[in-house]
Amino acid sequence: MNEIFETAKKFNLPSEPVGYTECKIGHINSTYFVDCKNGDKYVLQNINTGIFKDPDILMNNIVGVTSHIRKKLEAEGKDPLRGTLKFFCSVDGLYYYKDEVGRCWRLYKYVDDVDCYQSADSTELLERVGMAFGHFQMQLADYDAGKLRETIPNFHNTPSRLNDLKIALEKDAVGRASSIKDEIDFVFDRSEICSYIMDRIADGTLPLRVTHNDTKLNNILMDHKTGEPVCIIDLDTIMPGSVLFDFGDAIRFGASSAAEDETDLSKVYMREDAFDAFAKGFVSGLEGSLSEEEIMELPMGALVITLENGIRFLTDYLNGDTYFRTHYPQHNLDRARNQFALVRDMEKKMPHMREIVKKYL
Ligand code: GN1
Ligand code: MG
Repeated sequence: MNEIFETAKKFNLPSEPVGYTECKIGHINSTYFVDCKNGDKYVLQNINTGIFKDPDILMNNIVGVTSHIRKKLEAEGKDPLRGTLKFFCSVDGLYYYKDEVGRCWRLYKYVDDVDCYQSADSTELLERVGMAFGHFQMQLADYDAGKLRETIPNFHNTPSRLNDLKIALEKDAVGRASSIKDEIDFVFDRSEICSYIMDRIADGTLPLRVTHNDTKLNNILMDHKTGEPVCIIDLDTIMPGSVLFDFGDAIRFGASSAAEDETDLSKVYMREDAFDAFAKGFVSGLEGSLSEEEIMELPMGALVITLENGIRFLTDYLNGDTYFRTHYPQHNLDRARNQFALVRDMEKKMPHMREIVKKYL
């Protein structure tokens, strides 16, 4: 019997699994869509425990947060099975199942009639996405952050990411360092910028909130018919953080003119119309809870998080591609170059980005 079916059965499903497809999106976990005899659909995920080392901490965070959101949806008369993910317990009574070879799996109900976008041409759509990510933070504003444990320590600590790059460079595990001198110079010329957000968290300018921390456009499901945001997914990195993390990561992906691994860098730039639309939606989704400083720092959030992602891709390239899923040998290097092209463009556009967010004070 197929291992996907066997594993799905460990979650006490009401009906027999009869088919599945693999989802190719996402750089970390392996994801399968499982069809059951009675027509029900589920998402089965193999958790990457090389990255999320403690599945108990991970699933406690996620189940806590989704239960909190579910209660709010019920109170608002909304469908709790569409507005947030519903996880199932395994035969072990846990929200994950550990198989004979030690791999950890989890299962949640598939959300029907939705699309997941890899890019967005429409500014209306980006405004709605911005609003949904802002609203998500509002839904969690009264969640006790003390209940959340760090799933990946220092996830958006950019100086620590820079330090990881230095270590990888010294090790040069697979002999790639000599071929990436320009990229390394690019990063070290910007080492001061790396501490921009952390410094402002430390001095109290930027408060800690409960943030998603991985706000890629493809981490939100949109209603197939209406195009309205339905559900925010990929909840593995929910941790206390700055609003700049979520804003920044959403811009680096959703406001880019090209895919994250586009190699023709003349096609890679930050779309100012997309930046404006997302910022408008995001600030309004946060319902007046952002301070003036936070709003005015949003553009730097985009720049720092884009630089940070480039640093992470470059570090992984030096380490021999052990973290992000890659599809060819230079993939991480191409992604890093792409992110650095975006950073360059954002540096040029920074005064205009500040003008834009000022409108939403
Ligand atoms: C990973 O799994 P996915 O593709 O949603 C990564 C993010 C990166 C992103 C880059 C846990 O997200 O931090 O920004 O790739 N997630 C983790 O595309 O490291
Ligand atoms: Mg994802």
